[in-house]
This record gives sequence, structure tokens and C-alpha cells, in this order.
Amino acid sequence: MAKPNLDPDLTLSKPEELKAFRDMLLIRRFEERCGQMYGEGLIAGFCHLYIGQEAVVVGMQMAIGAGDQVITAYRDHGHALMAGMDPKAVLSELTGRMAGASRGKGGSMHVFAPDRGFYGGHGIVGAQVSLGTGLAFANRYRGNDRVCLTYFGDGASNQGQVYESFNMAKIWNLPVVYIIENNHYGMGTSIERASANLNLSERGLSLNIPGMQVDAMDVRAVRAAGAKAVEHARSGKGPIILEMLTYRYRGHSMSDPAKYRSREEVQKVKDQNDPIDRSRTRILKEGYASEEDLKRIEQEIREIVAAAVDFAKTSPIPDASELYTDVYA
Ligand SMILES: Cc1ncc(C[n+]2csc(CCOP(=O)(O)OP(=O)(O)O)c2C)c(N)n1
Ligand SMILES: [Mg+2]
Repeated sequence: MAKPNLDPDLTLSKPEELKAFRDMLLIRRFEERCGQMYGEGLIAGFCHLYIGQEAVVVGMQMAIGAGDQVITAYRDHGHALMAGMDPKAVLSELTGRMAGASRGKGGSMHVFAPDRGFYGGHGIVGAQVSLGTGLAFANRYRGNDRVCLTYFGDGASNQGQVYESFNMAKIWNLPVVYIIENNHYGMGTSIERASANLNLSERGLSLNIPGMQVDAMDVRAVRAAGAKAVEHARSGKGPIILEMLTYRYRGHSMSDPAKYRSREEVQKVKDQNDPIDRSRTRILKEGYASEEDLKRIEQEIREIVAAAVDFAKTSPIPDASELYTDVYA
């Protein structure tokens, strides 16, 4: 793989670094509990965990402002939490409860909170790229200064509608940042086997859309690149691509024979490049917090997730009459 372009200005202030650590930890602990609850039969249907990729959404969230929009694929729990959704509403959606963000009807892949600028949660690979481009078009049409972050995977980057969307976005210089979460695998195929050009940041070059590769296991690099990209899109220069070099630790979904990579490969990333460990090391080195402070943060996160689990387990399931609401025919 090509080496990422590291931004020289990577510094995070003490409150920023501590917030990033906390947010990444919240996603990780939340996702670990989702994995457990799936095993216990409390979550049904599809479920794709974000463990390993936390720095992407946490860093990008630090780069946007109020009113900006986010849309992503089915690996969406982290994006929902970072949009400011209550972990109780997200977990209740996963467990099919009435208190879920989509009243328990959408499940893991279809969490939404348009009031918070979060437009889901989409199961058709690549489809959200066209929808995100449409959100950016609406911003231009309405004359507001909002930017839409449109996330998709390395696998999705080979879908046709992605390029139709790129073309329209560039013709009209729409305020959209395309974020390719390159975790190196689709459902069961490595990027090396599926993509003719492994540098996905170059995917817009023939349409004059610039791109950058980012070390997305470092939340500082994501924030720095994100800030530049958002400023580019907001200032009227049009779309830009950020290729986030990241990694997923768990299977593609909850059923995954994982024949396409070795355990050693996964272990090596966990040991040497984990985004949360990297943040923790910096915090201790800079003296931003002590081991005891970090333990307290961990305890707080555990309590937030435990409260969400209790809530999701005990909140009522939808009444049978709900079968006939929110449907077209
Ligand atoms: C149009 C379409 N084709 C195939 C699928 C089945 N499918 C679901 S996820 C996936 C792989 C996508 O990989 P990537 O875009 O890299 O995202 P990641 O799962 O790695 O986050 C495939 C082929 C689908 N949901 N939609
Ligand atoms: Mg992928």
C-alpha cells in the first residue's frame, strides 16, 4: 500500500485528546456489548461491528460543525453515537424495541436521527453515496453552508453509482466530503483481489476531484485531514475524497468464516496500531491524565453502556399493530 500523507500539524489539545479517547472507548465498549448480546440472541438480523475503525468517525466528528450531515453504510453504530444519539436509543433499535431510534423496525443497519444530521444506516452497498451527494445538492439548492460527510467502504468504492455521483458532485461543486473507510476487506475479499488501483484516494482524479490518504489509526491525523477537507467543501471548491487507512478487527458481520486473512495479521494490528492504545500512550506521555484518571473514564463508559443494555433489555417490544404503521402499502 502507498504511504499515507501525514499532516504535519497533528497536535490535539488536552481536552481534545481526552474527548477523542473517551469517544473511541465508548464506541468500542458499546460494540463489544453488541457482539455479546448478539451471541445471547438479544439482537437479531444483520449486525456489523465498527471495532478497530473508531478513530475515523471520532476524528471526522471533531472536524464538522452544527448542521453538517453524516450518511454511511450498515456499519453505522459508531456514526450514530458520534452524531450524539443516546446509546439507549441505538441499542434499543438493535434489540427491536419500541424505544429504538427507528421504533425497533430498522435494526442495526438502519439507525437514523435526521434531527441530528444523521441520515443512516444503509444496507445497499454504495447507495448512500448517491444519497449523500443528494444531501449536498440540497444544501447548495437551499443556499446554506452545510457539508455532508458521505462514508463508504473500500468494497463500495468499486460500485458504479459512486462514479455517477462523483461526476455530478464535481459538475456542481457540491459541498460533500467522500470518506472511504478502507479497512482492506469487503465481505470476504481483500482489496488487493478486488481493486485494480489500490490507492483509493485517486478515484476521483479523472473528474478533477482531489483526494488524500490518511493514517486513520491515528485520530489526530483524521481530525487534521478532516478539517482541511471540510473547509475545502464548505468554501465552494466542491467534493474531496479522504481515504481512511483503517482496519476492522471483527468479522464482516456476525457470521463470517474469516478465511480471507490470518489471525496473526489481525493480532499484529491490535498490538501495534490500535487507535485507542495510541491515544492512551500519548495522554500518559503528555501528562494529560494519570492512569487513575483513565480508569475513571473507563468506569464511566462502562456505566453508560451497562445502563443502555439494561434499558434495551427491559424496554417494551412493539405492539403487533405496529406491523401496519410506517409502511407504504
Ligand atoms: C449492492 C450490494 N451488493 C452486495 C451486497 C452484499 N454486501 C454487503 S456488505 C458487502 C461488502 C462491502 O465492503 P466495504 O464496502 O469494504 O465495507 P465494509 O463492510 O468493509 O465496511 C457486500 C458485498 C449488498 N449489500 N449490496
Ligand atoms: Mg471494507
